[in-house]
Amino acid sequence: MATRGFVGRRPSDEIGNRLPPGQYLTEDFPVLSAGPTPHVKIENWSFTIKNGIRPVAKWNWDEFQKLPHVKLTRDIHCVTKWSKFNTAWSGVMIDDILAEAGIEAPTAFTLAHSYDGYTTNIPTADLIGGKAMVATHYEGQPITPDHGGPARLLVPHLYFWKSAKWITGLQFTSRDEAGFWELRGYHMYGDPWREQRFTDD
Ligand SMILES: Nc1nc2c(c(=O)[nH]1)N[C@H]1C(S)=C(S)[C@@H](COP(=O)(O)O)O[C@H]1N2
Ligand SMILES: [Mo]
Repeated sequence: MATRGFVGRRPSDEIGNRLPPGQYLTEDFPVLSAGPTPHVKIENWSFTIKNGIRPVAKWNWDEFQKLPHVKLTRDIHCVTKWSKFNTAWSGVMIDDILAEAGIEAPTAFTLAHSYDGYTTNIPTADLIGGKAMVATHYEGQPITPDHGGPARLLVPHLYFWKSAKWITGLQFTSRDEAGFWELRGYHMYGDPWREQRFTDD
């Protein structure tokens, strides 16, 4: 009896399984910023963790580079409907930042703050447990200013607006406080697989 032999999964199925609803695949890397690109020099860069209004840990660039750096390769999904597979980053996991600060996440919500005044809210649970990092490198090179260098947040399982570019700190908040896009009609959580694009999705 003739057999068809092993038939692998069709590439289109593979793409379909990795592409959230309503998204299309892109090979290039679009730049999306609400305003002009801030040019942050590493000698002026710092990263601060706050619990409410109280600073609890702070690193300058050299100190931050001494934290353990790891690689993370993930698919990313922008709410403007492009997705990009296998983006390769390296940086410091939020878990390691908190461990280095000697703290456990004190509240259930976090607000990321950036040098351009941008903010975005993320449940703390979505930043820890190996899910998110402060990335300093993309494809082995320092992240370019337009993509958020010197350092950006990477929370790849949520829409990409949650991955704050030009990050300067994380603030733990007792309530889920809306950030820049969340105040302007975008979803408080932003799960691409549930198509949580806008406030009431
Ligand atoms: N600080 C800051 N972070 C930001 C933004 C911004 O305007 N300012 N735009 C967000 C949006 S809407 C998206 S889709 C991604 C785009 O990242 P990219 O320009 O590297 O593609 O960054 C997010 N992070
Ligand atoms: Mo976006």
